[in-house]
Amino acid sequence: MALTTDQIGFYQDNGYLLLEQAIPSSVLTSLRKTVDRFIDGSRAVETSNHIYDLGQSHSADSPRVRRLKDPHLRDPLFKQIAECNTIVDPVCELLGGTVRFDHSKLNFKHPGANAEIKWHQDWAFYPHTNDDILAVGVLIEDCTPECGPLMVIPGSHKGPVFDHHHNGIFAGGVNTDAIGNLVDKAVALIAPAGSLTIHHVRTLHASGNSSINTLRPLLLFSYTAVDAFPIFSSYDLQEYDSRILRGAPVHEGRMAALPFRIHLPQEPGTDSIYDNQESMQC
Ligand SMILES: O=C(O)CCC(=O)C(=O)O
Repeated sequence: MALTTDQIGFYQDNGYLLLEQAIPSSVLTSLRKTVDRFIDGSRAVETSNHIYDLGQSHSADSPRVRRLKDPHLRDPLFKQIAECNTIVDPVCELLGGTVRFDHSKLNFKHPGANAEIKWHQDWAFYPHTNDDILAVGVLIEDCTPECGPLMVIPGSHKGPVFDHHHNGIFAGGVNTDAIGNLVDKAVALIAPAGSLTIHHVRTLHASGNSSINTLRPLLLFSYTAVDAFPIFSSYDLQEYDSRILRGAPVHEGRMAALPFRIHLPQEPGTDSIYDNQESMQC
């Protein structure tokens, strides 16, 4: 899917883009079946583990999965979608011609369960040598204003990198006082099932809880330009380069003069954005 000049300009100016109904309904049907299987599988799990991030009220009778971790490692369908041209072609255009798959997650908003995600910039979690990095969200179901849609603040990808620490520990969220009236500009990404949301790694974004009786599954894939190298991370180079979807491996990073903060120290043993953000008073 080639993007228009207007779409590319919109993304560059606003730090987000919505591509409506890009994923065919046959794929959505398979995705829903796969999602149901994982929700069902969570009934046998009591506490969060390397596969599931579970809400406090989770039980076998009433599953409250906040996140399926690394879905591309859990089922080939998720990996296939992460690598499909429908997604990788526009990503390639927005990242300047090369693409490396970075990571994935599948977030849910169950009715009546707390799965709020506070304002944050992905850049705070994984700063790189340059910010040609973005995340694509696949709307598996229709996304309405009531279901806790992803919200973005247009233009925030060109602004400051906010402090995501609370009491000296990385909490993965920004205190709302720090972003002030920027929140008034927030846009909710409302669209039918099969649509794709795209947000720049420095775009401020958040989502509230669902107030309706449906599950809100949002499948998120993150991609980087091949010459954007992580700061403060260590990788197996062969595995790292095996995730290149467009372009060839390079061993020389492209460094841009950008502000970044280190995502340390972290509370030992907590990898849940939901739990970490609970430590914040905002
Ligand atoms: O699930 C959502 O609505 C927000 C996802 C998000 O921003 C994240 O997981 O970092």
